[in-house]
Amino acid sequence: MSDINTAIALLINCFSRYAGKEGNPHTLTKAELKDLLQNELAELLGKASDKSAVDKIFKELDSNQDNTVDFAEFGKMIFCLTVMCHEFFVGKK
Ligand SMILES: [Ca+2]
Repeated sequence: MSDINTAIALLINCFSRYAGKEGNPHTLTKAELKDLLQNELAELLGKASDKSAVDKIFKELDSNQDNTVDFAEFGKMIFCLTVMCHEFFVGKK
């Protein structure tokens, strides 16, 4: 598999693993998002796991305001983080 195929498969897998913990297995609740941020993104986001930070991130990600984060909404965050990392690695910022 190509690198990008692998990355996409890993993202889908990771999302499903957390989304499947409670409620709808295809969307993240706030608690599931918190777990995901803490376990998978702590290096990138630092202390994004305290309650007010999680509340803020959840609200920003839930663009259709249905009180869950679906894969498309999650994907937007991953895309933003990828752009941030790219800027960091190519030394633009
Ligand atoms: Ca949503």
